[in-house]
Amino acid sequence: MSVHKEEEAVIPQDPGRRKFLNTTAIAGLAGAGLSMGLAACNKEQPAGPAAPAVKPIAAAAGGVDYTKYEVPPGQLDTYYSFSSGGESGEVRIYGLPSGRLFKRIPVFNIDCLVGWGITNESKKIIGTNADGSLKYCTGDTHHVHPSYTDGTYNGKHIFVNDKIHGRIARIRLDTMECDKITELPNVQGYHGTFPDKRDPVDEKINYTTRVFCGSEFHTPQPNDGRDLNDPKKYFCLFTCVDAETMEPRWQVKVDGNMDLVATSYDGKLACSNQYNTEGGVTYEEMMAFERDSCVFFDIARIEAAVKAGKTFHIGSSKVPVVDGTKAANADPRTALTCYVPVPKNPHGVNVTPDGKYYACAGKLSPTATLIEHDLVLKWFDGQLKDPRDTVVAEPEIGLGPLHTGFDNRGNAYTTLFLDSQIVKWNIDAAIKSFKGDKAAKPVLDRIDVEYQPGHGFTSMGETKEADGKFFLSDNKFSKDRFLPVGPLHPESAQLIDISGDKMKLVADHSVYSEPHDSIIIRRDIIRTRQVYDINEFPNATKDAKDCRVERKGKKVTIHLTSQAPAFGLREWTVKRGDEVTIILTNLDKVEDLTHGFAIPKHNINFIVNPQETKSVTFKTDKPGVYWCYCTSFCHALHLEMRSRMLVEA
Ligand code: RUQ
Ligand code: CUA
Ligand code: CA
Repeated sequence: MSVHKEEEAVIPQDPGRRKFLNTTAIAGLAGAGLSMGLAACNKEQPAGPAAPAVKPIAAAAGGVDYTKYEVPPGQLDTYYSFSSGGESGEVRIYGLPSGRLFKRIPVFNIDCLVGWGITNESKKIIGTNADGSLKYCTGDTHHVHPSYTDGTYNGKHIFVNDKIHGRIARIRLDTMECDKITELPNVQGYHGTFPDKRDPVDEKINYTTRVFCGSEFHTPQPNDGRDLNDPKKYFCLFTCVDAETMEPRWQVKVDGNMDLVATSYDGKLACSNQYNTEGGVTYEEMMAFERDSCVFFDIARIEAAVKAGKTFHIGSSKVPVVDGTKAANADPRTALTCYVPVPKNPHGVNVTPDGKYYACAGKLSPTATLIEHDLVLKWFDGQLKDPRDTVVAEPEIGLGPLHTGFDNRGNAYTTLFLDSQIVKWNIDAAIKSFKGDKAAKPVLDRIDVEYQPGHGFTSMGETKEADGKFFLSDNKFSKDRFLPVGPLHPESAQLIDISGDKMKLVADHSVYSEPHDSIIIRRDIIRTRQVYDINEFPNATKDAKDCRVERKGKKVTIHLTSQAPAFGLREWTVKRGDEVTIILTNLDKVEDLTHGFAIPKHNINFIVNPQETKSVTFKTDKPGVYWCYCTSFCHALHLEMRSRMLVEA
């Protein structure tokens, strides 16, 4: 359990702290930007000796009964939280409210626990060069979003981006393993990603068929050495990927750099907040305009244009591209895109669970911009002249707003990076106040978080089943919250009870660097398998008696089984210079009975779960005896579970 009992739970405005953070943050806004906000947190909590700060138990101070949120031994959590792993390239699964880490799902990274990037099957998914080596072994995951049926999660898949190499991955939720990775053509800095919440074209289909991917970095197109230093010719592409085949369906050429992506509940629109509508290539140039935009995509129109062949191609890519630039879409009645102006350099766009509004966080502006879905449709219908007329509120909520989650009572919760706070604001009040109602006060509550929150999300908040129970703040800095572990700090995630009028901080847990987006899913939605089906693996060895060594020239295949506490072959002999493939089937059927397989000096290490088959291929260039051993403690005779590989000179 990681509930911290030492922090004030409900922190009324601490004027000193707020003032301090604000001063530096404002300096940051005017000058160098967000990094100044960090100075605030550093100064306030000076780097000190290794001893953690111990603060008084908070029960008295905040009146929070922390035990209410504890998950006692033997009890299960009520939610899963799927969290991206940032530059680790992986995805993690936590339980909430406990904050227990259950699993790390390797995706774009190499993981020697499961053998991801080591087994032939995983290499095929990640992608290899002609010589069988991995094409890429790095990744940067930011946004994890599950597949939908009619506005809520269907428990089938989750999708996640790789910002470094412009790839999208799909993870099966029954086994919690990545099953597909696709590289998007002509894309750099693929960041925002969101599945459609229902199929917008076929009325009978009400599940995710498309995943939308924004790209941040504009480049020459194609990026093959031409127009290197002619930024006017650079542009970004918005990509639609088929959720089933995972192949890109179409792309849209856009002005500006796309950041986050959101989709409407009726399947008609996707959108992306944009910074750098200036098209600059330096930091200063990217902040020149007073306004950037949130660009909306009319899915049906784009697909009609693709069908009608109003497309072009870039380089050798076969993916059709339509022109979504402002200049080409001036007439709303035929436009594929609508650029809604929002204050400069926004971040994060999220849709309210009733499907009515998009909230675009200001980042450099202390505001959130609320755009009404129906009004965007009206603009596309030619009923509104100015895209800005789709904006129905722009409340001032605090400094450095980044991401917004929603409850089921019409309230929004936005992370304030510079203020190190979560602000709760009411949507109706914001709309009233925008219309001039002086009595309407959008901001309802604030709570401090430690420190510098990035993403924040509510339980089921990205679905129409938002339940208004919890908000999780994924903070970028954790100074003094955990036992010090050297210069690389853990990040902190803080759980906030949002069920009442006042937000209450109820638990902290550490998160390995660096979580970006996460989502909180009710546990009943996830149905996992505990054992594989051996018949799914065409290369399985279904009986230990069938273990054998097959040689074809210099290629040797070892068909092997594992069954506690022995491998199906006690030894096998190969020659120096052979290319050896070991296909290992775990015959054990008992839940949780995993075996591992490692070969010294050959860089081989992977596991096979019950009834699973995996394979590895390697060269034997070192004559000698190698003990292949089980790495996963499986049996009282686990240590004895080994076989000899004899490599002849
Ligand atoms: S981003 S901290 Cu990569 Cu989702 Cu906003
Ligand atoms: Cu099999 Cu340890
Ligand atoms: Ca800008």
